[in-house]
Amino acid sequence: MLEYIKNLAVAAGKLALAEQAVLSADAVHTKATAKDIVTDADRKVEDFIVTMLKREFPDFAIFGEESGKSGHESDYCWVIDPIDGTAGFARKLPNWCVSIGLVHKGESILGAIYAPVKNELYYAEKGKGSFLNGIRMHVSSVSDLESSIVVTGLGCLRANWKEENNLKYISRIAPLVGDLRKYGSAALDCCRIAHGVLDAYWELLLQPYDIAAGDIIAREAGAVITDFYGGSDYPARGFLCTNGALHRTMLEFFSDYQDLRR
Ligand code: 2AM
Ligand code: CA
Repeated sequence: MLEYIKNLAVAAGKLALAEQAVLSADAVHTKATAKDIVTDADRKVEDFIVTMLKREFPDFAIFGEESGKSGHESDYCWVIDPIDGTAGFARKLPNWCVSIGLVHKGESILGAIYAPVKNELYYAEKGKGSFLNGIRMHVSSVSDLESSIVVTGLGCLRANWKEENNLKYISRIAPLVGDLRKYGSAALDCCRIAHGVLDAYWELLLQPYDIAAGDIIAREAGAVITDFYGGSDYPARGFLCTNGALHRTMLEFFSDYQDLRR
C-alpha cells in the first residue's frame, strides 16, 4: 500500500508541476475569501488522485480539499491535499507539495508527501519509521529556544481572524528563538520537523487535509504533536509539532490560548 501511495504522490506531483509551468491568470480563482485561492491545477490533480484511489481501494472513504467526501463509508479514509501551498504554487514559487494521508478512526497511519520542484518524497507508515527519498529521518535534538529555528503560518490571517490570531504568538515567540520562518505549506513544515532541519512548527488554523500525511511522517521521525492545550484535538484546537525536546517550552507560549471555535 505504501509503495502505491508513494508512486501516486509522485505522479500527481509531476502532473502539478507541468500544470504550474503553463498556469495562466484565468486559471486562478478565489474561494471563501479573496485571500483564499484555488487553481484549475488543484482540481485536476485532486481528480487524478481520487480516480486512482477509487480504482485501487474501492472500499475506502476519501476526503479531499477540493471535492470533499467520496468513496465508501469506512473506518479507513484517504485524506488528500492535491496542492498544499497553493498561494505559492499560483505565483510559481517552489515550496508546495502533494499530500496523501491514510486516517484510521481519526488516527493518521500512513502518508506520502511529494514536493516536485526539489524532487523530495517524504513518507511514513505507523511503526515503520519516516523517510526522505529512501533515507530514514529523525527530529533534531535542539533543546534551547535560542538555538532553534521555528516555523509558522498565517492561515488565520488569510481567513481574516481579527482576535486570538497568530500575531500575538509570533510577537511572543520570535524575539526568543534563533530564527522564525514561514514557507506556506503545512505539510512540508511537518516534513521539515521530521527531517530535523527545523525544530518546532505551530499554526492556529489548519484543516485535516493539510496535516493528514505530515502527522504520521513527523511522529514516525520522533516528533511530538499536540493541540495548544497539550491534548490530541488537533488541528481544531491549534497545532504544535516539535522535536519533543522543545515541546513543553513551546506549549507555555499558548497557556492563555482561547479556543474560539470559528
Ligand atoms: P493550502 O495551500 O492547501 O490552502 C499555510 O499556512 C497553510 O495554511 C497551508 O497549508 C495552506 O493550505 C493553509 N491555508 C491557506 N490559506 C488558508 C485559509 N484561508 N484558511 C485556512 N488555511 C489556509
Ligand atoms: Ca490545497
